[in-house]
This record gives sequence, structure tokens and C-alpha cells, in this order.
Amino acid sequence: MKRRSFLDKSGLGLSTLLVAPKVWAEPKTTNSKNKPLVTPYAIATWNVPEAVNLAGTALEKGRNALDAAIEGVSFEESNLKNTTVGKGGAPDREGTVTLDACVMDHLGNCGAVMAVEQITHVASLAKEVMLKTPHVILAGEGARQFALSEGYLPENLLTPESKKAWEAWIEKSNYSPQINVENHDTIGMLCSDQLGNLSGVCTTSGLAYKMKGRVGDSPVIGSGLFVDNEVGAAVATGLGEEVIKTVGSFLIVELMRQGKTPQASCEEAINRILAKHPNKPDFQVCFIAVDTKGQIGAYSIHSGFTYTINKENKTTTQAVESVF
Ligand code: SD4
Repeated sequence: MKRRSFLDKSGLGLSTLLVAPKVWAEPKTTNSKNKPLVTPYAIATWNVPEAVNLAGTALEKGRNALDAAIEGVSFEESNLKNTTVGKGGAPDREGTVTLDACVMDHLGNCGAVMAVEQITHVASLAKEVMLKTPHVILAGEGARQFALSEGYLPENLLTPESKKAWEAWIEKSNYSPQINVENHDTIGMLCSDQLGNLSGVCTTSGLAYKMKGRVGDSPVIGSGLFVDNEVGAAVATGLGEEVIKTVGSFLIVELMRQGKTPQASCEEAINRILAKHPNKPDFQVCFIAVDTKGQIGAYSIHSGFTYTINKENKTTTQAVESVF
């Protein structure tokens, strides 16, 4: 599809193209003559049908899993109504929006950006770090400068609505992470492409009114996201501090490697967190996982978590089982 007509169909404007020049690269994956094609799918945390549809359509056209996932999450990064991802995300307690993201592909390559200001499409930027630098992680001003050098345009990520909410918050400055209060939140997406290769992306504005410089699990490979093409992949949302302490996504993939199903692995990862909190915790953590057979697992501490999957041109959102 031509770039212009893709943008028209996806509902994304030219401004999005200008700030994320690399997201819209033509598909790089061609069909392998050696490997039979398999049915691709895209699965993401929360109720994000537009994002998984975009990724699913890209996969159907033969795009590789990583590019499809980045394309999918870019919808939510541009979505001003989503106050937990990308532009329109809630700011830190000083009123600055800072974004975190990471990507991991089927070869085990990964890239991440942390606490980035003024750049909307941080998942795409994380891929640039992976491909074009000798590093895995760029943080803060270094990540922003790198984005500018790659042609990303700086934007004001604080919308009037987010600014108003922050101004109301500073009246009391009472910090209690608001998680699971909306229908969508940090977006983690896992894709399996026509070659059966797995990749994943996690992108977020982190916790509303966090301390300046705070980084959660989402851009931390192994915590917010982990992919092993021989085993499976997992991605997290929720209170990042708790996910980091148990290296949740890596744990899930390792449990699957030992033979557990994605569902049993997600449950074990949640139970590891709960083992440190004998009383019912007031924070939320949620995981989704897939294995190489296409089995899916999902589990959360509290109810209300959902995931959305696009497979064979069908998109469904599922409620996820929880401990409480
Ligand atoms: C973080 N895990 O920064 C993210 C926040 C999140 O649902 O997932 N919220 O800790």
C-alpha cells in the first residue's frame, strides 16, 4: 500500500509521519523459501483494537514481527486520549512527560530508551538504538539527541488535558500510582510473523506523577519484555518496581523453557510477586505470554485487565483471570 493511502486508512496524519520517519518503512521481510509460512498474530495488553489491527494487517502483508509490533503500538503513542503511552501521557511530578520503551526481536537483539522527552514514537526510537548504535539503552537527553539526529521532530507531549490533571494533582501532591483505572494502559505487544518469528515491544509514559528520572520496568529487557524465539515471549504492565524485582518477563520465558504453559508461567510470575506481599496488595501487575506453539497465557493480581489479539483478520478482547 502506498504510504499516503496507508496513512489515510490508519487515520494517522502527516504530522505523525513527520515525527516518526522510520516507523513507516516498507516491509523488509520476504517469504522464506525454506520455511513454511504460518498464521501470524498480534497480541497486546489492554483493550487496544486499533493497535493490534494495524499490526495484524502489517503481518498479513508479510511484514516482520518487530516492524509490525512497532507499527501497531505507534497508534497508541499518537493517541492523545491514552494518558499512559506516548503523546498525551501523564507527566512526572514536575510536569514533564517522559517516555520509556524497548523492543526485542527473534534473534535476541534489543534496544531501549528511557526517560525521553519530546519524542512521541519511542518504540521506533528503541529500534533505532538497536540497529544504529553500539548500545542497547539510551537514556534521557542522550536518547532525545539521538532521536533528533535520526530525523525525529521534537513535540510538546503535554496535552492541555494532561496539564490540567497534573495541576489538579499538585494541589495535594498525594502520590499513589493509578494503575488499572482505564481501559488501556502501558502497551506491550507481542507479534508472531508469517515465518513464525516472535518479537515484542513495550512502550509507556510510566507512572503518572513519578519522581523526575524514575524509570519503571517497561524499557528494561527481561522485566517489561523478553523474547526467546525458541521458547516464547512475555510482556508486563503494572507497577514496574514490582516487575523489576522479580525480572518478570524473563522469568516467564524461563518457566516456559522448563515446560510450563504460558498460562502457568504467568501465574507463577504473579505468585512470586505476591509471595513478598502477604497482605492483599493495592498495586496491579499483569502479564501476557505466548509460546512457539501459539498458546497464550495472561494473568494479573487484580481483576480488570484485558488483552487484545488479532489473528486471521479477527480481533477480540479478552478479560484476564486474576488472583483477586
Ligand atoms: C511502569 N509498568 O512504568 C509501567 C506502568 C504501567 O500500567 O504499566 N502502567 O511501571
